[in-house]
Parts: sequence; structure tokens; C-alpha cells
Amino acid sequence: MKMIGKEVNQKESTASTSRIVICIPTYNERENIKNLIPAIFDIFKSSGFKDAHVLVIDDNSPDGTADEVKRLQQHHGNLHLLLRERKEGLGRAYVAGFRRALSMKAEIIFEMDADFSHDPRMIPYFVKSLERADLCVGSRRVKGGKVVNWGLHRQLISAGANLLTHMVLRLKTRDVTSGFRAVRATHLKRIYLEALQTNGYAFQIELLYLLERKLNAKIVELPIIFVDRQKGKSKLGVKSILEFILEVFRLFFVGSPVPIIEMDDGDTN
Ligand SMILES: Nc1nc2c(ncn2[C@@H]2O[C@H](COP(=O)(O)OP(=O)(O)OP(=O)(O)O)[C@@H](O)[C@H]2O)c(=O)[nH]1
Ligand SMILES: [Mg+2]
Repeated sequence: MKMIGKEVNQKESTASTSRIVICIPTYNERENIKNLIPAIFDIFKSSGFKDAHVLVIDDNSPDGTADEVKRLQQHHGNLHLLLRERKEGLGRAYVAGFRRALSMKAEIIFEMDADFSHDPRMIPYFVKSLERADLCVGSRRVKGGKVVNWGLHRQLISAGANLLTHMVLRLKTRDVTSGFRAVRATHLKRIYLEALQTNGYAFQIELLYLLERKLNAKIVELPIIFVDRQKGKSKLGVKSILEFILEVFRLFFVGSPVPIIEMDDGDTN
């Protein structure tokens, strides 16, 4: 695995003509989404992306996040909303979002949080990285990456989660819980997504495990500066941490039950 970062801006991106879909799951993110969506579309414009879309997957947030998205849709033709009936967790939202993105014939699919922890200005660097990788992980654990505004408590949990994963599963990716990722659709297509039953951090680790271990995806880690949310509330609590620990051991002892779909060469695009 190679760590990259600085040189991504140098040559004209061939990936900028790819169909890109940024999946953003939301639950009570009205205040954040209001500013994040225009910021992402500004980046698309300044980067010269011709076919870039944002898909918000909202679990019927009581704060009216979906109404805000509908309002924004009047200004941004490539903004899509997948409105779900009730809160079912991050994993279910992503599975539904990935499925929708694949049906939109996306070539590059992003995972991104709505709370500005993930800097939209990094999007073009992810896209560029995918010219020589299958998965690009926004990483706080490679040179140049870091976290801003996290208390000791959060830092310890994150360090512990990564240490446990590396000791037990021996994954090569440094930042295993990162939720800022871009993956080639050709790889996501090969995962039987509906069989993914995990949520929260456990979902992120299971997906990473499938991509790194089962699909042998070529992975790059791009340093990111992760900023703790300023607005809205965190939804990932103690339950999520316990599920993560159980998932690491489940993957070690029995692996993931999610089937990998074999494809003929002609089917992969
Ligand atoms: N659709 C949907 N989105 C969710 C759900 N749970 C979390 N999210 C979204 O997933 C993203 C990540 O959740 P956060 O609460 O920010 O989790 P986190 O980043 O680990 O925690 P903080 O650092 O405290 O913000 C945010 O955009 C949330 O709104 C859910 O059940 N359904
Ligand atoms: Mg967050």
C-alpha cells in the first residue's frame, strides 16, 4: 500500500470525467447539510467535474433535513435524496445509498459524513487517487493526517479501535474506522451489499475487510485533517463501540458472511 498526498494535483485528471456519486447519510443534520451541499457543488465546479452528484440518504430526520435537501435541489440539479422511513443506522443507510448510486451508473462512490468532519476540499484528491487505486481512505493515521478538537477520551477510543483491529485482523489500512472513503464501483458491485448487516463503526470495518481481504483492492490512504463536529449531535455511542469490538472478533473467527460476486471481465464496467 502506498501513502500519497502532495502530488495529486499535477496532471490533468482523467477521473474528472467519471460519474461520481457522494453518498451522505444524515440524521438530524439540517444545519450542517445547508452549508455542506453548496460547498461540495462549488468544489465540483472548480475541479471541472462534469458528472458529479450528491446523494443524501436521510432516515426521516425529525429536524427536517430532507426538507432542506429538497430546497437545495432547486439550485443543484445533481443533488439527489433517498428518503427512508425511519432511523435504521449508518450501515443500512449506506447499503441503500450504494445500491442507488450503482443504479445511477456511478463509477466512483464516496462515503462522507454530513457534519463537516470531512473537508469537501479533499474530494478532488480522492478522485485523483482512484486513478491508481480501487479504494481511497481518508486517513488520520498517516503522515500529514490528524484530528482537531477531539478530547483525550475520543482519541483513546479511536487509537484502541485501530490497535485492536491491527492486532487481531492484521489489516494493512492504518485508519480502519474512517468514514471518508471513495471506492470504484467495479469493486462495490462485487459485494452482495444486502447481506451486510452491521451498523456504525462495525459496518465500516466489515466493508474495509471485504475490500482489502476478499477483493484484494488496491488501497491508498490520503492524509486528512478530521475536525470534530461543530453543529448537531453525534449518533455513534457506546453501543457502536461494543458492536465494533464484537465485529473484529467475528471477522477473525468466522469471517464475513457477505458473499463476493465473481464477475466476467466484460461485466466489471
Ligand atoms: N441515514 C442515517 N444517517 C446516520 C445514522 N446515524 C448516523 N448517521 C449519519 O452518519 C454520519 C456519521 O455520524 P456521526 O454521528 O457524525 O458519527 P461520528 O462522526 O462517528 O461521531 P462524531 O465525531 O461525534 O460526529 C453523519 O452524517 C450522521 O448524520 C442513521 O441511523 N441513519
Ligand atoms: Mg461525525
